[in-house]
Amino acid sequence: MSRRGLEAALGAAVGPDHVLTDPDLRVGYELDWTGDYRGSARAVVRPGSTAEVAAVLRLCDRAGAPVVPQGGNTGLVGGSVPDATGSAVVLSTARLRAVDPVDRDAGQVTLGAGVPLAVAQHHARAAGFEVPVDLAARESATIGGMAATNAGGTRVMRHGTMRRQVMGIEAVLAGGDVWSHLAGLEKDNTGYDLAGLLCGSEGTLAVLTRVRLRLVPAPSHRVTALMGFADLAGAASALTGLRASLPGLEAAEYMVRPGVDLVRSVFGTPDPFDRPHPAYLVVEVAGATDPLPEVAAAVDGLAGVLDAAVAGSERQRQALWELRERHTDALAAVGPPRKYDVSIPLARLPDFVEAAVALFAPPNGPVCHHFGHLGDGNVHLNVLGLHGLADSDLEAIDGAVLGLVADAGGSISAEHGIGRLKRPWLGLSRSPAELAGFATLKSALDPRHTLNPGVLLAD
Ligand code: FAD
Ligand code: 2HG
Ligand code: ZN
Repeated sequence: MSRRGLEAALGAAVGPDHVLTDPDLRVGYELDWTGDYRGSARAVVRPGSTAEVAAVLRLCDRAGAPVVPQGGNTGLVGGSVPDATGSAVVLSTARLRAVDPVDRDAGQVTLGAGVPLAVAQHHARAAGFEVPVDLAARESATIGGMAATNAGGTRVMRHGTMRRQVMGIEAVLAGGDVWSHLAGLEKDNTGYDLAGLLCGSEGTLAVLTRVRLRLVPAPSHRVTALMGFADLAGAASALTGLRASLPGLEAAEYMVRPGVDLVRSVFGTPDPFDRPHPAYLVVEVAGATDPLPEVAAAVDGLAGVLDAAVAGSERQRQALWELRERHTDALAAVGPPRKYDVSIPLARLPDFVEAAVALFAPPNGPVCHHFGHLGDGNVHLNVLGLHGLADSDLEAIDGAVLGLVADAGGSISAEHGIGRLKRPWLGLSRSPAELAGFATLKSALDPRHTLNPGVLLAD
């Protein structure tokens, strides 16, 4: 089918207003959040229903046009934007925003794939529930994108990643077939777990159109504490103690002084204590009764704590979280940084971080910032000062960092996914037999390799 022919057919399927070919209208869909990945699309299509998604995929598959599914475009590994060839259609889920009533009996809700996390959170809270996954990009990141990347965030140590919350899916395969399995039954052993398969598939196997999510009862109290430590190892061993004494622990995030200084300098955020500390731990406990006394007692008796602040009010809580959550924006403001989102067995994490930071050489060389979800062994390394290096130099640096991860028994992608950024390194975390299994699945579900070519798997 000719270029014009495909665009006309897409217009007939979704309405001409929802097929964007004007470069000015496309541009926001062609650049990723990091600014590192800029592509070109032949068109951006915005279907408004599962049936329209099926029609779009069928047309593109027949025309041999690659399709890049895109939700909130907050992904950090270059998976949500097209390549530079101008051959791909971006399929935006922006109009898949249906929100079903919360099913109070099941504690579940079915949401359109394009519903932003913040909208899902408000909807769940209004019914007395909470979405178990939370992350700083909540205003834009969509439920479909979060499922497709198996997003993690700050509450994984308590509730698990997205895969654990997804109770059912509706999804469209490249050829236009629809999988719809949304009953959300707690017990349902009727064969393969297709929903689980699509979580983390990064738009390479199907387009999610609806997701049924498990919710948890909204806790009536949340208490957040910030502690200062002499080093990361001190924060890590304090966390072991806190896990034992605080069963309601939901989050345990770490930061170090250079990152806190950066956030303060970019956003003017106040220093939390009178004196600086090399490492910080933010913890949060949620419950049906006020956990403030038990948090205060647990923090009081903890070895290695140099300073502590327990936030009683919502305003104080937000101020503590801001220090942690604004790291990504602060780094982008002075960057762009090269990102390594990795997980390491907890016992080896402080040594790994020391070795990774030592690969770079401040004051004049690149600077390696780090922070992350300590409770999950998830470190976010962000290296400033590499932008503009030749691809071969970047590849050597990526190899050195990710080689350390593999040596420490870690994963080269903890939560952001593989996308285009990590694709050459997937073999460090997956065996040849597993990769052959990936290729078999891909060919079975998407025989013409229409969906997100170049992402996750070799093209
Ligand atoms: P997009 O960026 O649009 O797409 C991401 C991938 O999913 C792409 O491969 C795309 O093709 C695919 N995709 C999107 N929608 C669909 C669909 N409906 N069907 C099939 N495939 C689809 N991530 C974390 O895990 N934890 C964090 O704590 C976290 N914090 C962040 C903080 C900031 C400030 C930012 C900018 C990002 C953060 N992220 C985090 C990364 C990002 O928000 C997540 O990866 C999120 O899940 C992406 O959702 P999205 O809707 O923006 O997806
Ligand atoms: C976070 O935990 C996000 O804040 C983003 O996963 C991490 O910017 C990053 O590297
Ligand atoms: Zn993270």
